[in-house]
Amino acid sequence: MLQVKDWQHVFKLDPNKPLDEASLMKLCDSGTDALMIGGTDGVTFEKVFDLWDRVQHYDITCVLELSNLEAIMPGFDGYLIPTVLNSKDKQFVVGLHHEAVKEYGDLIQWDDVLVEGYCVMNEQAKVYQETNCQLPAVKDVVAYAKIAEHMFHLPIFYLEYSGTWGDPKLVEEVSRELDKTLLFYGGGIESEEQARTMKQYADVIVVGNIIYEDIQAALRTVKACK
Ligand code: 1GP
Repeated sequence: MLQVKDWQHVFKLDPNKPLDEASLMKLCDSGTDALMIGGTDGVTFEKVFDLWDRVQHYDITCVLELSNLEAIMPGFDGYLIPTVLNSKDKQFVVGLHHEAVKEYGDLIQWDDVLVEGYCVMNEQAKVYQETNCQLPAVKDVVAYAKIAEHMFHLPIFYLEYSGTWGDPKLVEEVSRELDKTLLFYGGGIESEEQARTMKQYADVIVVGNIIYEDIQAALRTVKACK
């Protein structure tokens, strides 16, 4: 059964970006709680398989965050399924999910699957544009968090600033709304200090881009969560 409640920190690896073996080894040995494999574009079955295969040499939890039907593959320790709460397009809220379950429903190990209620906050991010989002005001974000916790009982609410640094005050406000639902924060974390700032409020911080820009800086973000 996929357990995320003890996670503090995860690295998100983009199958569409090259990562040398030495860097992958450092990430796996860093003390992070898991590797999350996921991205917005260019995510193909071959690229996901290649990364999964390389990670098998290391002792680390590795989960797949699904962004399209093409990249679904068995073998991961768990599967995170985003539902984009501030998307204007039903496709990204429940549509792709419906297609996937129609096709693969009998094969899914439901204990390994967790749904993430995404709230995407960066208008410039690919994920914002691809999933046709609407920028929520603070009160909207708080309402989405309440929906995630009290109406849909989602295990995860993911405040996604992908590519840019978010607003710690908003993360704090959202954290006050959530009790059972875990708060994931991702976006623009490039230093230990930034990781520590968001970790005060978020249960789990997600570190992505900096892996590909400065591996040492990426590794230092783990320290802030331990
Ligand atoms: C992206 O939330 C993650 O989906 C992490 O964001 O790439 O900006 O670190 P960054």
